[in-house]
Amino acid sequence: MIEFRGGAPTRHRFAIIGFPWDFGASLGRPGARHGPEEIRRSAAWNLNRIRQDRVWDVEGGRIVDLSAVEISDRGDVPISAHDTEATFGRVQAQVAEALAEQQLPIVLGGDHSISLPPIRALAAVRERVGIVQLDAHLDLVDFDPRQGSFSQSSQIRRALELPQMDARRLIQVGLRGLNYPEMHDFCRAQGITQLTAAEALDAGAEAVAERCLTVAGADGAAIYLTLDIDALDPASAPGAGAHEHGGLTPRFVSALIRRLAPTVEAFDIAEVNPLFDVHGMTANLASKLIWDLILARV
Ligand SMILES: [Mn+2]
Repeated sequence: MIEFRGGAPTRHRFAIIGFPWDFGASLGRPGARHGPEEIRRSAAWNLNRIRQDRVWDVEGGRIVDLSAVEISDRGDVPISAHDTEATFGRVQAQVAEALAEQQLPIVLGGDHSISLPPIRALAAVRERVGIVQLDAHLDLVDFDPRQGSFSQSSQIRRALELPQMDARRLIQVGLRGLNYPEMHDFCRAQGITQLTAAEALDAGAEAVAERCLTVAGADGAAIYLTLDIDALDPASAPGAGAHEHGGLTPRFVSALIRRLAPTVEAFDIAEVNPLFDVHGMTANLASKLIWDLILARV
């Protein structure tokens, strides 16, 4: 649907992988399973602005030649609702295949638990990984009797356990709201870098991007970028699994993604929830940010 082929050299290859999974939305709102469909619909609209393989990237201030770009939509990964590990395994295999074909995986969630298999896939082929997490929340729960260990609140905690990962290469941007006091101590002890939404907005996208590249990319690590749409303020992203006010702006996240895009090796966007969206504006925002990522790499 958003497929576009121009006969591309490797650097400009992208794989869209839908992961319509919201069984990890144990405390947030279910409905993110409809995210991939709506994000694709919104992203495809922009294809009509392409003329003879060229498009005007208005914010980037240039005409981009897309003849060297290949976007391959691998469709949605089949879900086995009763079997998290089997489903996650399929996603990991899809992402591994994309990486092997030198495509940048763009995984469309799904609740935020969807990040774990693509992070595993990247870790499997790289000696070290680092994570840039744009999120209102920490997602560092080890175990919760209601949520278990693989929910939308635990995927980053599970990722920290990978031998290729080190908590000192995790940077979380956009944090806010209230959280468990023991989490405060855990984050400090682990050496996780954290920027609240207010700190990030005050510092500006350029400075935050530098920080992300330094922290997540330390020791030559491959950078995984995950965007929980609730990193953005609910005024801009009402179709989200949970709302925390005082969030990042579309302009800030767009600038940050454009700055990080050339360096990241895999990307996901999670928690877009069409059941709570307003006139598709959150899916539209997600598709805009995906185009930002693509255009900034070309
Ligand atoms: Mn999250």
